[in-house]
Amino acid sequence: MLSKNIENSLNNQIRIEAESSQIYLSMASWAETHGLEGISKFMYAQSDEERMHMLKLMKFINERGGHAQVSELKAPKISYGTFKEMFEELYKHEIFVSVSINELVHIAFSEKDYATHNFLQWYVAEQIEEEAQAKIILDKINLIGDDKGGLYLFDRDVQQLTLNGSTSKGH
Ligand code: OFO
Repeated sequence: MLSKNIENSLNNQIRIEAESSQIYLSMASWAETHGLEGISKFMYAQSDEERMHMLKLMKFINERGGHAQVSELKAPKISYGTFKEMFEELYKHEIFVSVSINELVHIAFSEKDYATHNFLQWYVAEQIEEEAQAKIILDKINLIGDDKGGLYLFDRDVQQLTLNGSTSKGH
């Protein structure tokens, strides 16, 4: 059985994962309307993945006698300036999510809820992966600079990340 405090904290994480999914969906649409097909596919896949993170939390809460709640979400931005700014935002957002997951791990540990603590380890590993991926993408963007040909290749590269399954691991 989950304590009320842990149930509320997990429900808060459900909202964060749902908002992440909406943010990446909005980024996907922005990229799609700017001819960045590969980046757009990557963002659509990323959005699906965040929804899966949300669902995994919902199942866990309900299986442990709590009530997973679907709440109102903050609307994401509609436009993102340049694709570089967009990926900088993605990176910052992932760091924000990691901080939130760490906080949850801390709460579970201090309440000696080792089942929740164990469950959260999957998210800890996932955040390491997502932060690393965002960092690699940003490093590539910095290499390209203003080179249009570079952007074309980069767009294809990012699509490749999606096709290779790094954003659709199907956990
Ligand atoms: Fe849910 O992993 Fe990104 O935010």
